Amino acid sequence: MLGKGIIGEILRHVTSKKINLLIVNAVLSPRQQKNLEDKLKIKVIDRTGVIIEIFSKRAKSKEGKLQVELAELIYRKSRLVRAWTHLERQRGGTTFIGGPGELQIELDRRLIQEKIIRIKTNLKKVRSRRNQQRKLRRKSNFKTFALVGYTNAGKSQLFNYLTKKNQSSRSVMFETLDTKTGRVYLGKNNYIGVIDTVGFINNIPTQLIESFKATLEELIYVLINVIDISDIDYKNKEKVTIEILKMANISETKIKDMITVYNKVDLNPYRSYSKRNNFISAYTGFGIENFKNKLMNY
Ligand SMILES: Nc1nc2c(ncn2[C@@H]2O[C@H](COP(=O)(O)OP(=O)(O)OP(=O)(O)O)[C@@H](O)[C@H]2O)c(=O)[nH]1
Ligand SMILES: [Mg+2]
Repeated sequence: MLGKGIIGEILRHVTSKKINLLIVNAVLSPRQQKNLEDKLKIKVIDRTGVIIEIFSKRAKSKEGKLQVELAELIYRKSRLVRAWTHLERQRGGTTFIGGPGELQIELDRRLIQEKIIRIKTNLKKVRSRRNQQRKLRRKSNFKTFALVGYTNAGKSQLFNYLTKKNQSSRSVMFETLDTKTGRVYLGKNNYIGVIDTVGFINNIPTQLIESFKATLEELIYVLINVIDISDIDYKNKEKVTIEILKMANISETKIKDMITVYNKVDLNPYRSYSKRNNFISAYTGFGIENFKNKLMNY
């Protein structure tokens, strides 16, 4: 992936500035990661590693923690060999097959595999409980919408504005990991339900999609794609969201029927936006009454 010249250049920086960690903004295979570590003699982390790290910092609920732990274990399982060869080299060991090294790897791999199975069983329980809740919700007879979109688009802020709830909304990546449900009063005795969900990101690690199944199953409702229109890269992010929904097995028709809202219009004060075209601000409330009316008639 990286040419000799580039690696030489990185190595020069690493040596002259005494750098001890390289973060690569790409997904590295375990082999690529190992080769880089061998060449540079420092720790290397890839994009997947960083994202999982952020997720584990944000996870608060038991379910969130389980999901992140699962992603982490799946990630680590594929990289066990590397961890061991490092150890081997430090001890000046040789590479004979069946030595203590092999045994250690086998052991670690088995422990990890057992843990993965345990977590998956726990998550299955979560999923069936969620299923029950969804059934109850369906009985309650009001339409529910799920907010989806790129991380930091303003889903939680919009959720709070609509439901008057207090879901944490901060300008950091992946603030929300757990879904939350709320009720919105639309006037004239009409209610709808909304769900706040985990945000997406470009090149999302497949382990995360796999691990967040319980969360992504909430996407059976009508989807509302929240887009940060003040972001110059918003078109790309809109595409990424659609890609990830496809990866999460959301049907084409559902994606086609998705409602799109353009949020944060207050950050572009010199442009005029039409409320009719789902331009909103979850911060000032601009366009939200119009939007609610649309949902009522959906
Ligand atoms: N100016 C302005 N800021 C907003 C608006 N909506 C959200 N924000 C801010 O944008 C940041 C991200 O908002 P969140 O609601 O946490 O975004 P999110 O989509 O839930 O992000 P994740 O949970 O990471 O997926 C926060 O600092 C919000 O206060 C808006 O309409 N205008
Ligand atoms: Mg959020």
